[in-house]
Amino acid sequence: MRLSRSHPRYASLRIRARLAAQAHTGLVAPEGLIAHGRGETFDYLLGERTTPSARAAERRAAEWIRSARLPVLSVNGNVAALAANEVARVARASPGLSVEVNLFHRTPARARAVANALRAAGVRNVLGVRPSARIPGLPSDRARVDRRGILAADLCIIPLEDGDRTRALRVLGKKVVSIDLNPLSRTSQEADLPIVDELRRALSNIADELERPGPPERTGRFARFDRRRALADALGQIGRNLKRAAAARPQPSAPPGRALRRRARGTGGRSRRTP
Ligand code: PTJ
Repeated sequence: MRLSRSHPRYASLRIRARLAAQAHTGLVAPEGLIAHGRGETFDYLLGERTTPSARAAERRAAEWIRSARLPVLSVNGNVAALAANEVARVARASPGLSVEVNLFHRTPARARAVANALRAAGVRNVLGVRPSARIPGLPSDRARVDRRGILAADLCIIPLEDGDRTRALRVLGKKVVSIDLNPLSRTSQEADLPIVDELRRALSNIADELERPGPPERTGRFARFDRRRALADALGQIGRNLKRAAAARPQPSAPPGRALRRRARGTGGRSRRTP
């Protein structure tokens, strides 16, 4: 399908087309397309940009990566398809960090495809293709991990994750950083440091922080983070954006001609960004 660059939603449509193509190759699970649609909805509501609160969370996440003795970044099909380059940047900027394939809909072929996408983007050492351990108490394939990676980690960074594994990792005493646009998801609600931002923006911002000179601390101690506040900030932002959008709509009683004229003057009506 040809996409017109002049379409107001060109960037989003391009990403959607890329994911759809990668669902055909098997890199992205069919369920991954649904997950992406959920994410897009929340990004829309959040204003499709990194909020100041999310930026602060990303700064703190970079500090936690520096402080961790063994930080591990978990990668599923959607993450590999959308952000392999950003994962590689984070890995380059933090040499002690491991990258591990972890799939909900696991097949050996998908695990290899994710690892290949990461290697093609420049990630040197990819764990998790042949899992060697299980996270206890978790029935799904997400429990299958590498004993040198997620099982041994003191910090797990888990983009686009599910709530059960987030909880299981915390029960094992690990610190968990999530990246999830839905502040109400069980993952965001369970994580020690929920980043409510789009995956690629979040990983780029974390890489920016890690690329700044700073001591590799590796103390195993993590600076305080107010997770409730971060989630409340995201919900507050969505609330303000919805209120503003509702206020910009024409009054229902306005005759259609007047509403259209107002829209043409740009003083009311539907946002131009609506597809
Ligand atoms: O590749 P697999 O087999 O491991 O499967 C991966 C998916 C994504 C299918 C699996 O993890 C899944 O089903 O995820 P969920 O339960 O749909 O949750 C995905 C969460 O990520 C949702 O809360 C979405 O809002 C959020 N999300 C989706 N796309 C993005 C996102 N958050 C940040 N950036 C995105 N681009």
